[in-house]
Amino acid sequence: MDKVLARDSGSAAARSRPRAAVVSIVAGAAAVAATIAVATSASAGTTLGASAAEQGRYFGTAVAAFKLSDSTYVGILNREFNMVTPENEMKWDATEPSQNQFNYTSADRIVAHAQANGMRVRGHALAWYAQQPGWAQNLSGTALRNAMVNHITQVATHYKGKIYAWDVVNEAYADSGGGRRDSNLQRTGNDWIEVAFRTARAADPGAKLCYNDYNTDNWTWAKTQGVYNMVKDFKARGVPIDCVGFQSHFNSGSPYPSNYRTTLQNFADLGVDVQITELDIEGSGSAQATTYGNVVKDCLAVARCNGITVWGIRDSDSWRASGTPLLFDGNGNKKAAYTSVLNALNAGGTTPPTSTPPTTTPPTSTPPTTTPPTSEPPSTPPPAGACTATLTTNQWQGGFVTTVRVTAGGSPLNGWSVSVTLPAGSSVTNAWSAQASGSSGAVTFRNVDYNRQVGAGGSTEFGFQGTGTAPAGTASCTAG
Ligand code: 9MR
Repeated sequence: MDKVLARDSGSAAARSRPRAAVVSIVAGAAAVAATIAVATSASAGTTLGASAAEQGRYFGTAVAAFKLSDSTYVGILNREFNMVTPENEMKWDATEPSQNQFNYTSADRIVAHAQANGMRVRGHALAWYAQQPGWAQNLSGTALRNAMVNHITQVATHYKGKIYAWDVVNEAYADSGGGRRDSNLQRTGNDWIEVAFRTARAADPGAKLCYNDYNTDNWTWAKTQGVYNMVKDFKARGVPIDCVGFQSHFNSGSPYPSNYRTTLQNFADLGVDVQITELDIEGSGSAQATTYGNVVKDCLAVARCNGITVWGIRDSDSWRASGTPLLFDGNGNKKAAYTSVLNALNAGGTTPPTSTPPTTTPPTSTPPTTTPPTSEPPSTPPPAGACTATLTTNQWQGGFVTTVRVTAGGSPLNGWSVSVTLPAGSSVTNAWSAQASGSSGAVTFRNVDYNRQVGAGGSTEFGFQGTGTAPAGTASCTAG
C-alpha cells in the first residue's frame, strides 16, 4: 500500500490532571461558549504530555512492542507522552491470526506499559481493509461479516475498560471521488461500518468510538466531504460514533492545508470529538517546525479536539523514516519541531476542551438502513406505571443488532422487562445493558442495576446482537 498521502492516529491519558482553564465567559453566553474562542492560560510545561494536559488535551505516540526494550526509546516515551497507540499490534492480522484464535501478547505488552506509566491507550484498529489475516482476506459475504462482528466483539471485550478510544473503522473511503473504498468488507454491504460501530459499542460501552482516515484534512477535498456526510448521517440516525480521527500524514503530495482548523471545527460541529491520530510532517528545520506548531494551534482552537498523536518517536522509528517527519532525531534528540510543538502547547490562548463521554444517542430521525423499525413510538404516553419498548434494528445477511428504547409512562419505573419473539432459527448471541433470559423463541430482557429506575416519561436503552433474522413486530414492556 503506497501511502503518498496523509493518515491519522492518536490517543493518550493525562498523567497529570489538567489544570482548570482560566476561562472568562460572560453571564448568558454559556450556551454558545462552544463556538467562541476563549483564552486558556499559558503554561510552562516541560514535556509534551504535561503541556498538553495543561490545555486539557493529551499528547500521544504510536508505539511498537518490540522497541520497549530500547532504553532510549522508552526513556523518551515515558518522559514525553501520555497516550499510546499500538502501531501494528492490535490490527486484525496480529490479534486473530487464525479464525477465532486470538493472540494479544504484543498488544497486552503495550497496554501494560501504558498503564504502569500513567498513559492511556488508543485502540487501532478493529475493522480495516488492510492488514487482515489471510483467512479473512479469503472470506466474503455473510461469513466475512460474521467474522468481522466476532473479531470486534472479542477484541473490544478483551480490552474493555482499558481503551480511551477505538479506531473502529479505518480508511474506508476512496482516495478520490468521495465514495467508499472498494474492499472485501465494503462488498459485504454498505452498512458494514455502522454494524462495526454498534458491535464495538456493545462490547465496550466506555470507549470512545472513532472513524479514522487519511487525506481528510483539506475541507475542499471530496474524500473529506464523503466522510463528513457519513458522520452526519450516523449522528442523525443514532449510530454510535463519538469521534473522528485525522491521520494527518503531511508531505508535499498531501500538504498541511490552510483550512485544517475549519475541517476539524466542521466535524466537531456535527457533535463528535476530533483527534489527530497519526501525525507526521515530512521535512526539516524551521519549515517543518512551523507546520507542527500550526497543527497544535489548530487542535487547541477546536474545543472538541481531544489531543494529538504522532506516528512514532524518533525519525528512525517512522514508517517514512527518509522523510524525517517526527519530533526527535535518530539519536533521540529534540528537533526544532519538538520545540515548536511544546511552545504552541504552552502558549495556550485557545479554546478549552469540552467534556464528552461516549453516549448512546437515540436516533433522532429515521432508523438504520436495511430494516425499518419494527415498532413505532406510541403516539400517546402509556398509562401510569406502564412502559413501552421500541426496537431499532440493523439487519445484514445472517445477523443483526437491535437497540431497544424503554420509555416509562406517567409513573417512574423501578424495574422493567421487555419480551421479544425471535423468528425460528434466529438466536441472541449477546446483550448489553440488560440481562437476557433465553436465546431463541421468546426472549426476555430484564433491567440491570444501573438502569432499573427510569423517571416518569423518561427512557433508557439496551441492545442485543444475534444471528439470523431480527425480531419483527412490537416488543412488550412490563413494569416491575
Ligand atoms: O506504521 C505502520 C507500519 O509499521 C505498517 O507496516 C503499516 C502497514 O499497513 O501500517 C502503518 O501504520 C498505518 C496505520 O495503521 C494506518 N494509517 C497509515 C499508517 C501508515 O501506513
